[in-house]
Amino acid sequence: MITPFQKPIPVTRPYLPPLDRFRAELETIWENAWLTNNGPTLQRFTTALEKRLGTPHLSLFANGTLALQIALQALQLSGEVITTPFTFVATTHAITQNRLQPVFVDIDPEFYTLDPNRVEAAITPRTSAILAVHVFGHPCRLEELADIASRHQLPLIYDAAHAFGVEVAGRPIGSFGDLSMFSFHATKLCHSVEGGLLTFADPQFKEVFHYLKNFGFRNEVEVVLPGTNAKMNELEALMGLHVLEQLDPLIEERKRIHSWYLEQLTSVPGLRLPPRHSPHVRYNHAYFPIEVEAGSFGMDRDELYHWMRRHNVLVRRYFYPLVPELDCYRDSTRKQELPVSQQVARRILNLPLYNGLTEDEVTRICEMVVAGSASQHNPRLRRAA
Ligand code: T4K
Repeated sequence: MITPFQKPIPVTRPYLPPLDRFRAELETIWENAWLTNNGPTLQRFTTALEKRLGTPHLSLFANGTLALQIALQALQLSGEVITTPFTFVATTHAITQNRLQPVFVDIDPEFYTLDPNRVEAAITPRTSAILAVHVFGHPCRLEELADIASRHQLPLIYDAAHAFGVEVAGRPIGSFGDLSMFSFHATKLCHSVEGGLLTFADPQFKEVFHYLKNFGFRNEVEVVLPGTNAKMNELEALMGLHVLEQLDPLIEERKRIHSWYLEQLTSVPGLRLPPRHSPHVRYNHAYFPIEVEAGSFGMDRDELYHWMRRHNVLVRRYFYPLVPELDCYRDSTRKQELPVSQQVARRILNLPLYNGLTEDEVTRICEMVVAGSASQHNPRLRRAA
């Protein structure tokens, strides 16, 4: 008998640091009465990130969306940007906000990241950059994309919103490509309530980003670039510092949760579990995406989605609908063939994964999934679904 959870289980939940320690540092902010505009806490957070990532080439922002938008602005692109349809809509918004045209290219069916072969085939004289996404923290096919970008002399930008803490062959994921954006939104493993980070290869960007996120001011009377307001404030920086401090234990805990899911769902027919792991990658275990193959599972993805939600498990369909199928992009973009993305968007479902999710809760969630599958053969359960 499957009983609903009494309290909803969200798809994610932010980690919150111990309040006492946080409060003690808030007092310093109160005493200084310095709340934003490159304050001392932001500088501490910047230094902590430089240490963690082993590079001074980084810049903090108010959120990931503005960070990405500013990254594209700094590159002074024109024409088209090759990108993925299987992403959060902010990736595409950052392109169109810069008056650039997104060209959607299909994804790799295994890792959900841009398919490099299709990227190469989509390049035209109007192409000015490649913007790829490390979907659910899985690294893109880095070498192939780097090779294409260098042969065609195109900047390679990564939306690494999901990938903070990921390392490939011992290198932080942000050290690949020309620029990477990380989101520090509350729903992310490493968060600052709202926040974003750019890491970049070219040290000259540091000054450009400094201007672009603060209206372009060089000093009180000089404005050198048409910037915006995209600054992270002191309270956000303080949260970021406290969460960053705990990053490794947080990843370890998520790794355990991930393994509980794998143990219990591996042999369920019709479920595709998250992409296989490479021994060269240190993952951050930020998400647990599954694909539902209706024929062999017994329910389609949407039936399972409603079944879980009725039992108070607030699973999410990241990323459905695909970006080119959203109202604001449906008519405006060059039509591409996107069969893999369309299939994945129809089948994908994100199960809850966050720090604090217990083994008992994971077991109940898995039992619910299995019961969903069994309901096809059980008329009573079928009616309930
Ligand atoms: N690129 C990619 C690939 C991205 O995934 C994102 C953001 C971006 C760019 C842009 O970065 P930011 O500008 O956001 O820094 C959420 C997040 O708002 C968004 O940051 C994230 N991706 C996206 C994948 O997920 P929603 O609309 O699903 O959020 P929401 O409010 O429904 O929250 C999801 C669940 O999280 C809730 O059911 C409960 C839990 N939650 C949420 C919040 C905000 C909490 O427990 N506490 C909270 O404070 O977009």
